[in-house]
Formats: sequence, C-alpha cells, structure tokens
Amino acid sequence: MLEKAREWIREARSVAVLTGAGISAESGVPTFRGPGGLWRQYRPEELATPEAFRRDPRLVWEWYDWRRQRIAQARPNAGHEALVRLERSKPRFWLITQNVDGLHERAGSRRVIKLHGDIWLVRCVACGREQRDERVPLPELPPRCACGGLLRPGVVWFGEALPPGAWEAAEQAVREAEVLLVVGTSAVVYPAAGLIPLAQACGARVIEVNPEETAMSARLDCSLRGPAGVILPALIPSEPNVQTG
Ligand code: BJW
Ligand code: ZN
Repeated sequence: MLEKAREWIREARSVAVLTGAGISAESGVPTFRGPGGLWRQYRPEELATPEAFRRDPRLVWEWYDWRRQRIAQARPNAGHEALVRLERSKPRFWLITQNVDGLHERAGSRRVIKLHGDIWLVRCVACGREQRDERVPLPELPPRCACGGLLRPGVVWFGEALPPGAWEAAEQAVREAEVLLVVGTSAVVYPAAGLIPLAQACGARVIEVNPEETAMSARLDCSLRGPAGVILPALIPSEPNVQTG
C-alpha cells in the first residue's frame, strides 16, 4: 500500500492535500473528536457556534484562550515538514487545511488555503474590524475592541460561511489534482469533507493517512493507518523529486 501511494505521489504533477486536526496531534494540539477531544465537559459542537458565543462569550473565549496557549507552545512536527517538501517538489500544489493553528505556515508551507480561519485573528462583532492578536493568555476575557464591541475569534463556526474565496480555491485545487492526500481528519464536517468525493469524481486518486478508520475510508483508493508524523515522512522522500515531461 505504502509503495503504491509513494508511486502515485511521485508521478503526479498536480497534488492537493486536505488536513485536519490529526496532523497537529503529535505537536500536542488536541483534536476535536475522539480521545482528548473534550474540553471540560463540552463537545466542540456545543462551543464552536455563534449561538454558544451569544449565550456565553466568556465560556467560548476560555476554550479558545486555552487552545491558543497549547498552540503557542507547540512546534510543527515531521508530518508538517514532509508536506513542505512535497510542496517544493511539485509544479502544482495546494494545501487545504481545516486547522486554525498556523502550524503549516510555521513549518514553511506557502500555498495554504485555510477553510476555517485563523485562531490568532480577532474580529469585532460590532464594527467588523479584524486584527491579529497573539497574546497568550489574553489579558481580559472576553476581549473587547477599541470601539467597545465584543471581539470574537477569526474562525468559522458551525452554520457560518467559509472565508471569501477559500471554498472556490479549494474546489479548484481539487478539480486539478491527480492525487488528493487526506491527513488527520475525521471527514465529518462539511463542506470540507465534500472535497473527497469531488476529487474522486474528477479522477484523482485519494490517499488517506489516519490511525483510525474514518467516514470516508471505505470509498478511498488507499488508507494508510498510522500517525501522520510517521507515515508522511515515509511517503514523501527527503530528496525533492525531479519532475520530467
Ligand atoms: C491523527 C492523528 C495523528 C489523530 N496523525 N491523524 C452537509 C451535510 C451535513 C451537514 C452539513 C453539510 N453542509 C454543512 C453542514 C453543517 C456543518 C457540518 O458539517 N455539520 C456536520 C458536523 C454534521 N457545516 C457547517 O456549518 C460549515 N458551514 C457551512 O456549511 O455554511 C453554509 C453557509 C453558507 C453560506 C452562508 C452561511 C452558511 C462550517 C463548518 C465549520 C467547522 N468549524 C470547526 C471549528 C473551527 C474553529 C476552531 O478551530 O475552533 O472546525 S468544528 C471542527 O471540526 C473544526 C475542524 O476544522 C473541523 C473538522 O475536524 P477535524 O479536523 O476532522 O478533527 P477531528 O477531531 O474530527 O478528527 C481528527 C482526526 O485525526 C481523527 O480521524 C483521528 O483519528 C485523527 N488523528 N491523531 C493522523 N497522529
Ligand atoms: Zn469594534
């Protein structure tokens, strides 16, 4: 299986990658679902919503403040680094991520499409002003804008639209891809998970890297079972591929 997947990746000139929380798990960033996916007694579906924020902005901010601290302490791992090598070896490449932690960019990835926003952005619910704020912990919860309005994290919650242009860019990347590599996502959140059947409908081979079976495993060409920090370095060699033809 691994050998076949290596060959598909080696031969492809156009590659797309879809990542989820699992790629950052080995960096110490908790995933949403499965073991370690709970914060206090809450499920992410109860906190990552506009309704939860309206009801209790302080509670939602406590969760984000805790995650921001975990992310600030984290370093990119061998999985993030392998994807940087892959990007550098391909003439056409896009890394589509559901993650808000910024670890792909910190590892050196450049062609990144962020579907669910960025945990280091804050946006005023009153005047709409958005800014970067990397302070951990935040001095005041919930934080406030200079205009007095409440600030919210610059991320995409359930029921909200993706950032302008992000979905179109992701769809385009997947339509063009000969190979889609799906790493560390449970593939239950849409529209992101819909990129997998789209890639297949457009003729791409889809390779999954995940220690567990997922909602999409049964329909995929190849599922590699194991942690991203182990499988991705084995899949993507250290020497950049020389592209011919
Ligand atoms: C490892 C590992 C290791 C562990 N190595 N792997 C169609 C059908 C049904 C529902 C919908 C639909 N279309 C839309 C919906 C509704 C909804 C949805 O999908 N609901 C489902 C849950 C049922 N979607 C939305 O609401 C989306 N918006 C939308 O559709 O808007 C429409 C609209 C249009 C126009 C105007 C207005 C509206 C938005 C979805 C936003 C999701 N937001 C979150 C929070 C982001 C901010 C934050 O970080 O706090 O995104 S929720 C959370 O889930 C987060 C993640 O990005 C996302 C996906 O999770 P992910 O990454 O897959 O993580 P896990 O934890 O689930 O899985 C981790 C995996 O890693 C596991 O498989 C492990 O095995 C594995 N793993 N260790 C590799 N070492
Ligand atoms: Zn404001």
